Amino acid sequence: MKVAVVGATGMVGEVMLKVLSERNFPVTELLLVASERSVGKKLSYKDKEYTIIGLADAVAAKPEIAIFSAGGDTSLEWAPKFAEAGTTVIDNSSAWRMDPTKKLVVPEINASELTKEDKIIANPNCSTIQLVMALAPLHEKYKMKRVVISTYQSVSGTGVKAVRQLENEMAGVQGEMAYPYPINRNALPHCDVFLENGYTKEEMKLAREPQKILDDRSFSISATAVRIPTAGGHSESVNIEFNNDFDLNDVRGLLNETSGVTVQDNPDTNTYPMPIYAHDKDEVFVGRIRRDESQRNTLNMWIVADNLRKGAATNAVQIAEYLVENHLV
Ligand code: A2P
Ligand code: 11C
Repeated sequence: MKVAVVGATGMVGEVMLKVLSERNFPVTELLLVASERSVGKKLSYKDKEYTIIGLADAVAAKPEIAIFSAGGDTSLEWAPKFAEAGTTVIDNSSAWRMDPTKKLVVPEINASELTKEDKIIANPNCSTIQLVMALAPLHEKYKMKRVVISTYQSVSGTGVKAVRQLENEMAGVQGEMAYPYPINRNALPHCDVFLENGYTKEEMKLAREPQKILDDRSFSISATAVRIPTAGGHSESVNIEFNNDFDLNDVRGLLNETSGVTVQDNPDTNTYPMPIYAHDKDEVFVGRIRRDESQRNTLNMWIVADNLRKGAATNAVQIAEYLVENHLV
């Protein structure tokens, strides 16, 4: 496969290259693409050096697959140009996710929707991916009615500038601010921009994207997204009301059997998911599984995943693997 990585110099781009290499994705030719600022610079992949090229040159090279993580504006402008040239684009930005003509894919759940005609495929938001990975098997069996979620999101979700802000604050150094307030020793109930309805864009992604991925609008989701001073790994406290009752051991069993999900749940040994354990892993970790004693048919749980891996790069590479394995590119 001739593969382009658009946004190769970025935080997700770096992990994208690591994941492509680790999973031995069948790359025959690699195009590393970034903004004009980076053209001509060098990056290495599997011990070989590559020169960064610009978007126009990458389109002209007609790669079979282009994995984008260069922001929504770049995707809006350039993904259609790649698609017109015959390239299948897997886009990690929010640009195309809710476009009814584009598929929003978590491979373990809905890759079977993909066809050769899908030239721009959307990768969901990081906090959505880990949520829906744990909800999907439970929804299938017990049917969700309503989900209430609060997130605890790491600064790596915002990008390099935010990681630097946290590092500077921890070191007591003055520097550029990615957030309107200090993040060290703080919690900001503010991820992405505020919308007219008083929610943030991140909260509305959590409310809408799972319905599209599960192809079901019969349940609703209410979200509060919070930024905390962790370097990597998003955590989520999730309360799910089902239409049907459940058995807690069956819930644990179902989650354990789900490919890509690992249950870490034993109060006797203080076993529960945490960002430091999820770091650099591809699985979604679920724990603190317990009945909500205030309401019937309702479950509480805690979900953690590496937002740059399963939340971004790994999910995108898994989509690419599915396309190759099923001869869709
Ligand atoms: P560059 O490094 O040249 O700015 P992050 O989300 O970590 O900030 O990374 C964003 C990625 O998207 C980087 O690789 C960045 O390249 C790339 N990028 C940003 N704007 C553009 C653009 N207009 N065209 C191409 N790549 C872009
Ligand atoms: C965050 N979820 O942690 C965001 C990062 O829509 O792809 C990814 C934003 C997106 O802030």
